[in-house]
Amino acid sequence: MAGMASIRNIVILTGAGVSAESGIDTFRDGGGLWERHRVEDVATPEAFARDPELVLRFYDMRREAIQTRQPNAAHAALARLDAAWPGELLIVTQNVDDLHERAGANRVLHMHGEHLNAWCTACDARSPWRGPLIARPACPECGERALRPDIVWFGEMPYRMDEIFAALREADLFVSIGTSGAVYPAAGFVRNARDLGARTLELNLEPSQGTLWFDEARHGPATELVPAWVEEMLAG
Ligand code: BJW
Repeated sequence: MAGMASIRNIVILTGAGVSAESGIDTFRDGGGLWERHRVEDVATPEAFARDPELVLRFYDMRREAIQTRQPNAAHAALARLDAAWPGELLIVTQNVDDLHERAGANRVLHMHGEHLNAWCTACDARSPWRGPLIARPACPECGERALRPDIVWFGEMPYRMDEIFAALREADLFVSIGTSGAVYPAAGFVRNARDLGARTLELNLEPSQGTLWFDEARHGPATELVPAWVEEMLAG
């Protein structure tokens, strides 16, 4: 995009589309997760209170699946940018997989939680967790059988919003990758970034719901668009 030489601080928002080519289903595309599980059956605190077994089984299945998937060329390119970029850079991911980290990125913030953590609702501790939760194992910190997936459900506050807004305030460029723009507050970041003076770029398979808010939009698979964009950024 024009005027890249003046860009120092970058905020990158990623969504399910960045992991799609690693074999992790998106939420809203054909064949996406919500087709087999209605969102209100699994992704709200009310659903968990009503039918914990259904919710825990659903997350156990996905926790197991992500551990068999590998980062793709889009994750690798973002890790390369993270390592080489001299200015501020923050990858704000809505994804609950760990593929950005496994590709080598360090400056990553999980605003919707992480599959590989369990959250104890008795003592509030978060513990690394790779196995199932369906058998109600004890919390490693307090011993209570009160662990739930460390996932932000509808109606709950996404994590680390203060850090995200601090980064948006400093951003010269906001890039949104592989997200439909259907879920707030993440879907509003493009307007927040614009209002705060950043240039904005969308990289997505198809126009997102918020595509008109971006200064520039490029459409295609993340494994093609992201490495090409990273090369442009690193070439200056
Ligand atoms: C590719 C590709 C390829 C495919 N290459 N691209 C009415 C109006 C406005 C807001 C609300 C409202 N009623 C309620 C709300 C708030 C609500 C909300 O937004 N609801 C909407 C449904 C309307 N939000 C919340 O409740 C949030 N909390 C909240 O708002 O707290 C109050 C607050 C106030 C003020 C400030 C701050 C907070 C919490 C949201 C929690 C979201 N949780 C989920 C579920 C996690 C569980 C789980 O993982 O199982 O997080 S929902 C689900 O959607 C998941 C995702 O992170 C999130 C976003 O989805 P994403 O990543 O965009 O995926 P898709 O599938 O939608 O899109 C994929 C895209 O990739 C598509 O565009 C494809 O084209 C593209 N793609 N292949 C490139 N190869």
